[in-house]
This record gives sequence, structure tokens and C-alpha cells, in this order.
Amino acid sequence: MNKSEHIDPFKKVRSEIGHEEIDDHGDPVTMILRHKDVRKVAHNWRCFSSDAPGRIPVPSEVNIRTTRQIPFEVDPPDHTHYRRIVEPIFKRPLHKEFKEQLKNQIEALIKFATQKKSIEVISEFSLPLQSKALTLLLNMPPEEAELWIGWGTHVFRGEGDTLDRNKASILYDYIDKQMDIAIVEPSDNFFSTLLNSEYKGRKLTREEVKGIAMLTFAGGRDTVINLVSNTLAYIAEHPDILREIKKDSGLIPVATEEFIRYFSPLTHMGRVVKEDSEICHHMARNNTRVSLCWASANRDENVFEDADTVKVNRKINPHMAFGFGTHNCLGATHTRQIMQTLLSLLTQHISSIVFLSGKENIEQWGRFSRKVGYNTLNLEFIG
Ligand code: EMZ
Repeated sequence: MNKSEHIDPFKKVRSEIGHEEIDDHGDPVTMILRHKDVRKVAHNWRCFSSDAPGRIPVPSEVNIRTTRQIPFEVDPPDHTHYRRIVEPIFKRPLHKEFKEQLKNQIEALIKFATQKKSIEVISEFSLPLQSKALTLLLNMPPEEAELWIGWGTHVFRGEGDTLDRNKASILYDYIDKQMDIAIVEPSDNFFSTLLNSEYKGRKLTREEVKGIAMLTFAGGRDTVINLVSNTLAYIAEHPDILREIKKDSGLIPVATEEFIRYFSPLTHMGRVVKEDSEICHHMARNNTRVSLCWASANRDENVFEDADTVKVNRKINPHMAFGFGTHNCLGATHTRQIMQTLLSLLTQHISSIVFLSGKENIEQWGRFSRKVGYNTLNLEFIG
């Protein structure tokens, strides 16, 4: 087996049963595993609600926060109003100037990597890339990234990947401080823009801005870092990919979607059941939780031919790595832009990448062990 491969741990249970009961700190969760069921449940926000601060992520974050993340933990119709406010910020990566700046950031990282004998990808490439790219999204000075890099790959998780309230409070204090600054010195950055935004005829409250900021800092962090690291490791072991996309740059957006499907950086996301409901012949009781397992749905053999193979020219790719329906990922435009820029620059500056060593990051969900990325990954970039 190649070291960059990601095995689908859900295959057998998905095809035989379709769901699996797991325990999340004493709060049971039914993981939904089939593509068609995940779609159905994601679509049905009335029965499978997001209106439960801290209880929507799996593992649950009720012990580390009371602030509702917005729009992530809000159901329609309010969700629609919030989404309208934040959408323009998250579409900024489509602007020409944004693309140019992002290209410069990634190019500098690739040049740095080629000048060294080897790099540790998480700390020297993916984490800095994620934080620098976030300064562009939030319209903040590039130096701010240095502080964010210091928070590591997850803002809520400390040693051993456990949720850590003390660590989380670093982010909460930072957001409070940024809001204080924005009130005294208004600008066109993320915090100022939100504090001046109108929600149903009034200004957003500090608590609402805090909820949006928390989602922005926590949500697209480890996921983007894993996606970038996994892609680099995979390209190292599959040199044909770089050759193929070099020959036909039209494949870059297609290959991007395929990497996102194959790695599915976010394993699953929860919902709270609003009334006793049946999913795949399984009864889900009111006020219990289900999870939409994007990672399993994205390997469903009834939808994807050769689901376990990365095909950089896959024609039909209805993956749900960015979720599905009302709550589809706000950061998807930014992530796609990062990946497409990265792939394009690799074809220009790199002839090959050598896989030196990696320590895998494995998540455990009941009896499923899933590789999500690497804790450390050493690669050599050859220019
Ligand atoms: C939440 C979540 C959002 C959660 C789309 O994902 O990402 C997780 O990493 C965070 O811990 O709070 O933002």
C-alpha cells in the first residue's frame, strides 16, 4: 500500500447496514453512511436541525463554548438572512486582485520548499499557507498570520487532539480584542465590516459577530491544512498526476474536486433530530443526534465508479465534501481557489516531490478508524 493512500473504513457497514451508532461523550450519534441518505437528511433541515449551539460538530463542543456559530448553527429562515450578510466576504477569492495575492503567497512557499533539502509540510507549508490565505479573506495585514500560525492546526484542540477550553479562550479573547479595535478604529476588515452589517433592520450584535468569527477561524483550519498536506503527499507518490495536469491545465479544477472528494477533510457533521424520524429503516428519536458522514458518502460505490481511486479527470463528481443543501460550506470558494492555485503553481515550479516520512493522524469513531491527514509529514520538493 502506498503511504499516501486513504482507505475507506466505512465500506462494509455502509453497504450492509447504512448507519452506525457511536458514542460522543455520552451523547449517542447515528452516523448516516450512504450518499442518498446523507443527501436526504442534509436537505431536510426541519426534521434534522442545526439549531443547537455546540452540538452540531461531532465531537460535541458544548463543554467549550456557549456562543452559537453563525450561520452554521442556525436554521432557515434566519440562516438565510445571516448567510446573505457573510456571503460577499466569502466570495472575495473570486476577485482578480485576491487571486494575484494568493498566487504570490503560495509561490513564495513553494520557492522556500525547493530551496531546502526537505520540509515538514504541516508546520512549514500547510499551516502557514492556511493562515496567510486567511489574512486575504479577512482583509487583515499579512503579519497577523504569524499569531494565528502559533495557534496550531486546531484552535479548540490541544495535545492529543482533545477539546481544550483554555486553548479555545485564546481565540475568544482575540475575537473580543479585534472587535474592540474595530469599534475605535473602523476599517474595511472582517470585524469592522461585520460590526457595521445590518441584520433584519438592526446592527449585528457582538455575540453574533463573535459566532461568525469563531466559525471562520475554527471551521476551515485543520480541514484546509489536511487537504493541502494530503494532496502533496499523494502527488509525491503519483508523479503522473503532475505530468497529466501539466499537459492539460483544464484538468486543474477537475482534479481539485477529485482530491477534495477522495480526502474528504471533514469526516462528518451533526444534526439534532426534531421529531421521531426514520432514516434508512432506523428510528432516530427526537432530540438525539445524527451525523452526515460526508467521508463515507463520497466513497459510495453506488454513485462513484472506482470510488477508492483518485481519477484526476473524473467527469461526474457529485461529492459532498463541502456538505450539501442549506449549510453547504461557506469557505468552499476560498478552498477551491487555494487548491487550484497550488496545483497550477506546482506544475510550473516542481518536477517531482519525494515522500520521506509521515506520521498519520487517525480519527476514531466507534469501530471506524479513519486517516484524516498527518501529524507530521516530511517531503522533498524538487524544482
Ligand atoms: C466548527 C466546525 C465547522 C467547529 C464546517 O466545520 O469546524 C470544527 O473544526 C470546529 O471545531 O467549531 O466550526
